[in-house]
Amino acid sequence: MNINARDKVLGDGRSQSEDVSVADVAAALVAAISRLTHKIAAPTCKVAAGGKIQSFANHVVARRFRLLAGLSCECLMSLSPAHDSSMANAIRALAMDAVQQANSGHPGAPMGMADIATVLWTRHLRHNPADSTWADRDRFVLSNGHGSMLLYALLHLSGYDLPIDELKNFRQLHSRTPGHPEVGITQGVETTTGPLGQGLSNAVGMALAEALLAQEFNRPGHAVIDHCTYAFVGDGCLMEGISHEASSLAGTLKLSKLIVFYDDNGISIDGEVKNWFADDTPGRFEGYGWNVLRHVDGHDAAALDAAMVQARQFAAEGRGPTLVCCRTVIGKGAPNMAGTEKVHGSPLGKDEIAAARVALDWPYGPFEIPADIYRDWDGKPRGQSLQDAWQQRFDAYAEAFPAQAAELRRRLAGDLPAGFAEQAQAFIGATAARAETVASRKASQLAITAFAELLPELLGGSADLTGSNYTDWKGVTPVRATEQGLQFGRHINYGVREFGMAAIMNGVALHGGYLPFGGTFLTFSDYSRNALRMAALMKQRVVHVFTHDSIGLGEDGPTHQSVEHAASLRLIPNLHVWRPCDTTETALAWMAAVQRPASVGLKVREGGPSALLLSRQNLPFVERDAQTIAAIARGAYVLRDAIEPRAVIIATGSEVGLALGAQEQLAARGVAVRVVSMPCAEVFDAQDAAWRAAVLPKGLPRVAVEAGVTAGWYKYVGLDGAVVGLDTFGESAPAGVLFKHFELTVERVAAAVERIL
Ligand SMILES: Cc1ncc(C[n+]2csc(CCOP(=O)(O)OP(=O)(O)O)c2C)c(N)n1
Repeated sequence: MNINARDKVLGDGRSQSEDVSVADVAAALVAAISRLTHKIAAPTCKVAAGGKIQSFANHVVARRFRLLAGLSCECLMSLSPAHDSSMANAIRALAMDAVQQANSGHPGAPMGMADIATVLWTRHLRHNPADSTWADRDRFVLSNGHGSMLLYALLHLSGYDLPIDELKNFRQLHSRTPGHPEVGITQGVETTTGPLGQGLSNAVGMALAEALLAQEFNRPGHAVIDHCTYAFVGDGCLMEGISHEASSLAGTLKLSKLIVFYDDNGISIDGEVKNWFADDTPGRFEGYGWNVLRHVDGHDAAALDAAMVQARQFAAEGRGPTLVCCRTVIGKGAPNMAGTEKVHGSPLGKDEIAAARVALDWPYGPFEIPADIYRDWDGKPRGQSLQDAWQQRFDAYAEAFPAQAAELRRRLAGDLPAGFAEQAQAFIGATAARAETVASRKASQLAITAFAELLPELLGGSADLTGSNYTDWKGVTPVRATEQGLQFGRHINYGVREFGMAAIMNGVALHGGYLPFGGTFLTFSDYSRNALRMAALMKQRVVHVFTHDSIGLGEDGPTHQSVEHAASLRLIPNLHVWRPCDTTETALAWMAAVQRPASVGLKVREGGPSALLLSRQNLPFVERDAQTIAAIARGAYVLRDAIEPRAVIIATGSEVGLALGAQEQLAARGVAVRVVSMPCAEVFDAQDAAWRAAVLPKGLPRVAVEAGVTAGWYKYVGLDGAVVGLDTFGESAPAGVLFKHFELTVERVAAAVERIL
């Protein structure tokens, strides 16, 4: 029993050593709760003390009391072990049945983690199944996303809008129960998981966003942002390198409200992990600065509850993130297959399911859940009461700090501030008027500097290349862990962790309240790639600043010179890849990236990430009239036309200068050509047919030029066109030397045009 809590509950000065009966505690609880709240809801709960079970009081109210008083009362309340296990068995049964029905899926992890999930979701997780978008809800991430039936069972049982028919339709076309959880499809799914390790990293991003938002918006006596992020991880997540990147940063930044449960079942697809994963996982996380709760029996509700109380205590005390190491049996309940890889990823089969029903004492048919189990799982009354209490706090906050409350609402909705579009346009106009010749990475910093003032939600960072990526701005402060807690800042030193950075940024975006961007060299986008893909799939507004975008970076040589990266990023659906040619295009690219819609809750439909590919070297400023400046936002536009052009040269980024040079050279030889700048092919492809035909008229031969692989460009130039590019790796030498060496020259572009005429 938590004596402090009891003392406070009793409030009568009795010392902790005094013997207090359960009835005393109950009476004091109810009295205290009554003083604090007049709304007392109905359901009863059982209170355990000294092995005796008594039924009294009201668990909704007790939890509300805990919430209001800031105390941990779980210790006072414990459902009976038999009851806990039937609630967990409901998860096991649904997982077995759904996987069997789909003839596909992963029953092992849901059955093994059912007890952990039951204790967490019914006693600790602060969520409201009736409102999956409640801003201050705890976040829950199933990083071992193959165990999706665990999450679907939890959502269904606790009362989210996920009817049993959806579970019967597990893994079927257009069901709300896809193979792996997908944000935007199923209410209550906070992130799309399946690529192992990334869910954990998303959770780190969510915890980071929570901590920053709390720093930014909470005021003394008004903790309107105050929630935990919980994640489930398996061996697979922890084997993945990204788990190191994200967990190391989480420990360094002391993200205390991050609580992770490790499903230590010793099994992965190939069998017993001890043969390929023999790390000292607890020691590893202690090394990161985490609190580690070792040897927790993942099937003992009381032990789990105690661990969760302890983890939340660490969170409340700001002692850093916590890893709860739970020993579990994969597929627990399947009498012949549990504990083996056989239950990991295939249906148990009719006979084993029948045997499991007997072993679990679960005499119900497939997808049948008895009413009392449904009733006990129902999280709506408790959730509503938690949300109501928060709403009252928020209303008080809004009264005391109306401007901050309005700003917080805007930020959480992902809306841009009123007037942003006009202010951004004014910046673009001023940029054009300044006519500066700088590197596009520098132009990007100019845009960041301007936009950071307009958008307090911009949260920058870099994977240890801040001074090269130019992702900081004058006056920005870094996020730091201090003795007093997280020091607020808008620049994150992600360290040399490109993949971790990208997945953490996804978590920040998913949490809401910030618009994250981060930088590295374009070549290292390969490291971050799957998280970019996930951002695109999840339609999250995240901006990647990829500098040093070609052989133009020079002496660092082929290891650092991107050749295939622009083309390869363009293959990712829903990722906007911008490769601007000067300050004006860079400012426009930034504006377009920021204006992609934010995805909030189930409104994850239109937005998406952007990648800005930026040069190390200076790029000449290009004059344009206002109409041409506006056309940049169309993705491709006529930059310089000619009277009756005989061909079109399409170029991006640093090669636009070559295209303009070739146009001049050809004009001198009597050959009129049009130059099209195509900073973003995806945006151009989405324009109406009239625009596309006006920019690239049918019948005009085309040449494309880009300092990278040529393959993707045939889509625009056709097989009769020509592409001037680079289909080999680069070399180590000064940039100017390399452009000549690889014949990325005005002469070659002009010659290519003449060849196709
Ligand atoms: C990045 C990545 N690699 C591979 C897989 C395929 N995969 C799915 S589950 C799994 C094994 C995971 O083992 P564990 O986390 O122990 O899960 P359990 O067996 O306990 O369900 C693998 C390799 C994946 N989903 N993601």
